Amino acid sequence: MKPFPAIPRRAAALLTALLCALVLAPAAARADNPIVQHIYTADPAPLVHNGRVYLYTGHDEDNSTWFTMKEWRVWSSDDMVNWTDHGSPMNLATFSWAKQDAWAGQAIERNGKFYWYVPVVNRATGRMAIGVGVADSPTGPFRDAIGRPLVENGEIDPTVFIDDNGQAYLYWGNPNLWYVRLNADMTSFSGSPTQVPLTTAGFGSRSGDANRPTLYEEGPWVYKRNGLYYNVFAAKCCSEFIAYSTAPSPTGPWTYRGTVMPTQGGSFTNHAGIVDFKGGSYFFYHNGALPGGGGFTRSVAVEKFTYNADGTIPTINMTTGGAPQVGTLNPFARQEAETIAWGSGIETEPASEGGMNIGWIENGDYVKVKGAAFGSGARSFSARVASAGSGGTVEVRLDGPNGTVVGRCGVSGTGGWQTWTTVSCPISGATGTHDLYLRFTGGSGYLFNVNWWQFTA
Ligand code: FUB
Repeated sequence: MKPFPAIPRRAAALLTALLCALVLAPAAARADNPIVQHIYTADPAPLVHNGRVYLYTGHDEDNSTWFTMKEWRVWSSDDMVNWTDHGSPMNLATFSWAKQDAWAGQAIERNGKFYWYVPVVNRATGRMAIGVGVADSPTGPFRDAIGRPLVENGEIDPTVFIDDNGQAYLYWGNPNLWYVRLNADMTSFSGSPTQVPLTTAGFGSRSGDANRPTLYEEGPWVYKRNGLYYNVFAAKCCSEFIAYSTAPSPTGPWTYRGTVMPTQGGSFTNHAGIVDFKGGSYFFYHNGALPGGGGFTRSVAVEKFTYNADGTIPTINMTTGGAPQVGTLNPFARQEAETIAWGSGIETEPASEGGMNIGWIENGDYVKVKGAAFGSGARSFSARVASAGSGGTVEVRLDGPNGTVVGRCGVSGTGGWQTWTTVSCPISGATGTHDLYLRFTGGSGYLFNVNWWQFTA
């Protein structure tokens, strides 16, 4: 079964042309935003765990004309530019009571378990409720932790936070803002949901909507830094911008602090997630940047930023360049083919050998992996491939899809799209650190799938 999402495929052709133009103009900025190019993603929620950043997102269906969302997706990176696709470890079917709307959530780790709070429509009531998935790994698989909604009041967009004293809080809401104290099990709570007073001092002033006098709209993201509590949220509607408030305690009182990200980017919603990672601070958001993109076909992106000395957040603008790479990628370690800085024309799917593979590869498609450190040189390249067709060639290129060819690996048919074999070829001229492009060539139709690749020194 090979779904063929029309817009991303057309988008890929446009992006190929765009990237070629960028590559031919060396002074042009790199394009690493949005983070994912092969599907539409929304509502980013980053989580740092064991030296990697895990990114939990929604998935806007192709050609959506509403927030048509059936599953959540997980991505991870150890350098903020090369992102591994972990597929969809949680979807509407995870929650037997859920009807629709796999909307914005957040995951958190506690005592070795990962809890993912998400809003979905409760089939029994027709109202938005918050469910909680649990897993033993940040990439799942997640199961319904309690078999019913954790909390239900028709409102959305949970964010979760554990204070230094171990007390966990769940906040959520649109049009109101609520919180509840979670118990240490993270799947039950004490007391009743409490409504945060939406005062203009706390959340700014909105004009023109008597029902919503403050800027608070939805998508809260609550965290603590240097003893100060931050609530970063989607403000005003529509289009939204990202604003924030701070407080001396997790329950307020909140003071409005202004804009983080102005209205930009071709999506009438935006949704923020902030983490610190390897000494830097990162702001995740979404926009409509991919071809075919818009309010219901969004894409997640990231910017690096620095807090002002007084703890305030600077204004952050959307860029196509994205965050700088943290370190380099080791091409001599086995790398998943679905670890990608920029993909053109490819799709991903679960691989029979575990993890994901890239597929739906046609002549001229490619993946870019940023900042591969070859050091004093690579001698050979191996790739795990499968093809129910007649195969093709993996062109190993440096610094652009039409850059220097340092090797070519032939791929023959293997008799199935999940019938895997390893092909190898000599490499010459790959020294130092380069952006690595695996460009796929061959005849018509789908050529082959790739599960992983690795160079030898
Ligand atoms: O993705 C569906 C909804 O759009 C989210 O729950 C909101 O935060 C907005 O981004």
